[in-house]
Amino acid sequence: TTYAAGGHRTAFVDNDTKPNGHGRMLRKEDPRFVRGRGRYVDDLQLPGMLHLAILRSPFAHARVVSVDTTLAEAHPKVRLVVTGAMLAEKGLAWMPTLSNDVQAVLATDKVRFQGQEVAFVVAEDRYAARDALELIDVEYEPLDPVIDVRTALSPDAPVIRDDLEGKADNHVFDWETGDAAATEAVFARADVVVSQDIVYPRVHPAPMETCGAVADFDAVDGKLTLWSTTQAPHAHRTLYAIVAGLPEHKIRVVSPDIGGGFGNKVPIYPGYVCAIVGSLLTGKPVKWMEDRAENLISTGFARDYVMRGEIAATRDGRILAVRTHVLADHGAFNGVAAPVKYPAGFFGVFTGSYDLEAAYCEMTAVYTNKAPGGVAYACSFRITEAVYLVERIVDCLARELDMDPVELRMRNFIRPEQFPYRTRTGWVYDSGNYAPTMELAKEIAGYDALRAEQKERRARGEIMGVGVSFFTEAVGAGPRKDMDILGLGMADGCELRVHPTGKAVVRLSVQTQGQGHETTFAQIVAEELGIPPQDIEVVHGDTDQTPFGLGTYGSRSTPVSGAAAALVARKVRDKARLIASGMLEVSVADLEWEKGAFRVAGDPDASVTIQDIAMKAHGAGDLPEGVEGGLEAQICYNPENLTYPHGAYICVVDIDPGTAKVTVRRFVAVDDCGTRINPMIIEGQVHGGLTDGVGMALMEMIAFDEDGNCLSGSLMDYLIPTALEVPDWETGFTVTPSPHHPIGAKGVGESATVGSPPAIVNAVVDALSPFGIRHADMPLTPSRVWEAMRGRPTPP
Ligand code: MCN
Ligand code: CUM
Repeated sequence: TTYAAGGHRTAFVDNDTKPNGHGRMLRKEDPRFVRGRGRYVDDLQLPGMLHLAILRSPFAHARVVSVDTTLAEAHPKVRLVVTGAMLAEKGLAWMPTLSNDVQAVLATDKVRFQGQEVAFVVAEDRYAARDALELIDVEYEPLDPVIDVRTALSPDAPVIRDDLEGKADNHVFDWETGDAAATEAVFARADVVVSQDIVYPRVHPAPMETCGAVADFDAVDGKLTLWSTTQAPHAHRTLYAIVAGLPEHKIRVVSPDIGGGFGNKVPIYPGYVCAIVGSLLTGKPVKWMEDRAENLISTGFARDYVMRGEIAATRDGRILAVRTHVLADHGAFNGVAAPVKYPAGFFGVFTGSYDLEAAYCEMTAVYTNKAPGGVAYACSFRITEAVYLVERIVDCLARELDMDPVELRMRNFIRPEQFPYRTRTGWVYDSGNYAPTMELAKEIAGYDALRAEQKERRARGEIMGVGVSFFTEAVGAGPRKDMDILGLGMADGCELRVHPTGKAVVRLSVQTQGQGHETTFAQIVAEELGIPPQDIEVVHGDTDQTPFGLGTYGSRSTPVSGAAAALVARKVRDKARLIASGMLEVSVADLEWEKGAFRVAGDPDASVTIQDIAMKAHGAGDLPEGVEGGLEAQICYNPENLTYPHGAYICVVDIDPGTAKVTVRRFVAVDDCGTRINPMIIEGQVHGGLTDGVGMALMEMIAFDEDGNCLSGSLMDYLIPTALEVPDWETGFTVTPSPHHPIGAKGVGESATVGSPPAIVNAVVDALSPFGIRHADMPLTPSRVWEAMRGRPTPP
């Protein structure tokens, strides 16, 4: 259901209009996908291609005593067996992670999490490779594992990373932001202080397509081609170049169609490196494709923050300060993909959408015997955790003050005239106008009526809750002066070429995983040049064909590459203007641009279209003096700041008193991502993110037993929501453009995943308030809610 501003339900806006620029438009890529003609990594079949399978550790923590590969090598279809010891001889047993740690490609000394890579087999087919894994005999000497983040730093905890020189504990980093003393002073004089322990459990992005690669090393021209499931082809290529010592022009990384990324496909996984080694050693193309269990157990997890939140306020509901202490579980290797300056991602925005006097965060990150990762699952670089913290703790305060949670939020919003607004932790919010967004959500939801209904239902013994959340995100990393991944600055190239007949091709460094870039980037160029989006081809995901840039994550494609696409189109337009002045024999100052054509001011009949100009640019005859032929341009865009989208969400839940099952009855999401390029795609992004939120709030958790066995290695154990678990989403929007983005657009890809979990949990806690409950940790499964209703602690 869609609502226009003002809260009026709209008929579904005509979906097959053909906007010549921004607007609702069906996705150009979908005819391919709905006919099963997508080209994914696993669809690739190359002549002579071999198949790789990885042997993984059954133990969370164990010494590797010996690895015997004799029987596997004797298998008739096996071409190659490689162990950690063999990689060590070539100096390839360890690789750098995206956060300056190292990670084992194949274990040499120890295994450090269940599912860690120990050896690999390359065989003639996938089945033989898998069979041969069972012929490898590994002798392990089990060690005590570190599973509970709370005891990881105790003096008697086993040291996981004894590979690091002089490492005598499981400490990864300490980090702080804000002003501890100022915050303490505010807390000391506050009327009301509320604190709450809050856990954001470990979850997994679980994209439909697992991770994989096909590596093809051509020994004749010395060139490696790697088709891989990557969200950042250029960054990956540079890192392979550095690690392998190959020049970049001898490496081509291709990211073909990707079946969902959600951050899972940002890191470089050992499997990619194994595929490359496999191809180098066999001289054949080698394919590696994870199965579901491998994906869930061994690749980039998300969240896993154990937080204590504290909030200080006046009795009449003026929020003064927020303070938090966080224990961050980073698993066995620090594989977080965050800008170097931000080891905790953008968690610093935990001050939320409120105008505070002080804020402080203190964080300790530790190693445990679990899979590495940390930044994934539409996280906006840890903003998910930050928003959950502040939106839960604000709700706890509302309860303490006996104040309506919407009212409390409205009273403390950063006011429109305060933008650009510098937060107490140093983030500069570019623009925002929060109250209208919150009001619209209230109006769509019929908030006051819902509260009245809740009262009636309670009187009848029914359990109904209404939950609210309000978020501000920071998306679109760079600028490059502040942000880089392993020294690569966060700025994006873009190239645009208009062919003689007026068709165009735009080349991007970002890579779609389902977000619809082939459509929206064509629309961005169309809006600037007036060439129909159908006539604009978007090329991405191939390092040989696209300019350098840092890739898709942190909802940065629209804020960074989207800006680049608009500016490169304007550059082309500037050149077109020069050519048009020659064609119309007037000075450039006399030309007016009207989407798709230049016309002579005051002479409506004298005009040339962009297509006429393209032909002229390539055609016979003279161009104005100093103007080169062709109609193309390139740019590298370095954003001035992040963009700060915001949103107001309201969730209605019912809880079955007999089974404690939570049903999300309604969910209203009002998002503000500035200028909207394609509202249909934005709604799709929001629907997906809200579904993620239901999963995290009610169903999903990567759990471990005390030996470090991962208990969530299949989709029977790791539950993800389907259409059956979610309501008919009700969405609305407001528009507060970004002042520094050339078209005023802000990112939106992760907004709903960030904003929805607190709304759902707030609704459940609201429903349970008659039971005296102030907080319960996700996922709010029936058993957890059942125990909470009986005043018992959360079961694992
Ligand atoms: N858009 C728009 N107008 C705006 C903002 C965005 O029309 N003002 C459109 C964009 O043009 C783009 C889409 O919405 O087609 C998302 O844009 P953006 O917010 O820039 O996010 P990215 O394209 O950078 O996508 C990344 C983001 C992240 S980080 C995760 S995680 C996530 C998400 O997108 N993974 C996804 N959404 C996903 N959706 C799908 N289908 N699959 C994933 O793996
Ligand atoms: Cu953090 S998940 Mo997205 O940024 O690829």
